[in-house]
Amino acid sequence: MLFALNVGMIMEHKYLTVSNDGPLTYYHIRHSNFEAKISKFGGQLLSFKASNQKDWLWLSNSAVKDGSKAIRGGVPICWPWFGPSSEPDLSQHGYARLAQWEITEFDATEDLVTLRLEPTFSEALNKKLRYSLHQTITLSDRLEIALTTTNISDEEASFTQAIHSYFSIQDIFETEVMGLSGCELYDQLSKQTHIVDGAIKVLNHTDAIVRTNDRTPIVISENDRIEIGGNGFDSIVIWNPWQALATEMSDFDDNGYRNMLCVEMANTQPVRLAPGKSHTLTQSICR
Ligand code: TA6
Repeated sequence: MLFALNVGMIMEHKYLTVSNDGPLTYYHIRHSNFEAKISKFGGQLLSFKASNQKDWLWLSNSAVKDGSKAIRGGVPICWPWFGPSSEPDLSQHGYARLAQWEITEFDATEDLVTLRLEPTFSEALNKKLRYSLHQTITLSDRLEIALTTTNISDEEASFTQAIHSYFSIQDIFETEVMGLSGCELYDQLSKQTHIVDGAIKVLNHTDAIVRTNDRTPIVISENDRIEIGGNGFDSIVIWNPWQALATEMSDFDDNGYRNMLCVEMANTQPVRLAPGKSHTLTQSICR
């Protein structure tokens, strides 16, 4: 059976409830086959569990949950830029992870739930932004996140972005990222480039951009296997702050680096869009 709800009506549903915790509001999806939690702040998927499995996503125990900064964990959306801003005073990774998002469409069947979410920006920002954005999250025995950007201006516009997924893994020392051998890897820390040879092991602070638009990674961690797919990307970012940086970051558990790995579908080079055109970046995950 298909349930479809439209914007303005979406508060409660057989599979959807809304809760408040301090200043933050969460959407909870409880389906017979899976569960998920999405924060309206950031439009950020924070938790996804398929049929009695442990959480697929890592969320810091010390994440700030008062809306003053992006929530550390889950799947923050970096948009309309990835990394530091070229303009002073603008925060890293853009506006989307700091905006309030609303569900504007909700479809459910006995096998899957699809949500469309849209961010709300200030009037001043809306005047300045040349694009609109929406996110479609599809939950089933797998997970898919799609980010669609449309150029709503009358000039060419460009942006960068990432679906900054924090994956929960058993032990970083027993984890490797397969599938990217032969791709060019730019190390953001050493500013060096090399060609990936075999599996990528993450055994210290890692901030790497693997340049590929068609290869996809598989994260293998002890008995775990996370298959990551995608479309519309120009690179895959791999990040782990390791212990010293984790300790410095007040919202990152000191030992959290052992149980997480960010593997992000990204456009680290500008995507150029003609007026009226749209681009969709997708990350899909199955375990
Ligand atoms: O995706 C990797 C990265 O851009 C790193 O450079 C690192 O800073 C990380 O994201 C986290 O950024 P944040 O602004 O959330 O602390």
